Amino acid sequence: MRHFVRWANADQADLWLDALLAAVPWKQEHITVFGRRQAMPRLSCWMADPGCEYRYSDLQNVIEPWVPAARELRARLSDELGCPFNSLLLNLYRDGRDSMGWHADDEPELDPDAPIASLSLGATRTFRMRPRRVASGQAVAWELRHGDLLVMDPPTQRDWRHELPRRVRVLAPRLNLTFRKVLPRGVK
Ligand SMILES: O=C(O)CCC(=O)C(=O)O
Repeated sequence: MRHFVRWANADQADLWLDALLAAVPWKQEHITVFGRRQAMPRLSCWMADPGCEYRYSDLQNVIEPWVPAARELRARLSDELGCPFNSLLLNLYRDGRDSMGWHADDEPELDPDAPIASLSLGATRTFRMRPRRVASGQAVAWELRHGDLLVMDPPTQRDWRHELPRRVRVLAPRLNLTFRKVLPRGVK
C-alpha cells in the first residue's frame, strides 16, 4: 500500500473535483439485501474502454465513455504507475452519511497482477483495511484528504478488505476515483 499525500496540489484537485462533479453521469444504484431492494449509500459511475464489463454486488455496470478530466487522470496515472488502466469506478459520497462497506476488489474481471490507484477529492474521510484471513486482525486506518493518492499493489486485494465508514459529522461531499485494469472479455 502506498499513500501519496497531496499527490495533486489543492488548485489542481479543485479543478478536477469541479469538472467531475459536473460532467459525470452520476447514478443511484440499488442492491438487494435479504430480499429487500435498497439504495446504495453513495452515487457511482463506471467509466471504461469498450469491452471492459464489470460486475460487483450483483450489479452489471453500464459502461460510460470517458469524460475529459477522467481521461487526463487516467493518462497521468497509467504513465506514473506503469499500468495501462482501462477502467474507472467513481464514487460520490454526498456527505458523511454515505459510505462503503467491507469488501475486496477481487472480482474475476480484474487483473490480479495490476495495482488499483485510488484518488480522493473533496472532504477528508477515513479509509480502513483489515486482513482477510485473521478473524481478530486489527484494522489499519488512513485519513484520505483532497488530492491524496492511495495505490493498492498486488496482492492487497487477495489479503485485505477495505471500507469507508460513515462519518456523520462530515457535511461536505467526497469523490473517489479507483482506476483499474479489467481483463477485457475473451482475454482470460
Ligand atoms: O472511497 C474510497 O476511498 C473507497 C472506494 C472503494 O472501496 C472501492 O472503490 O472499491
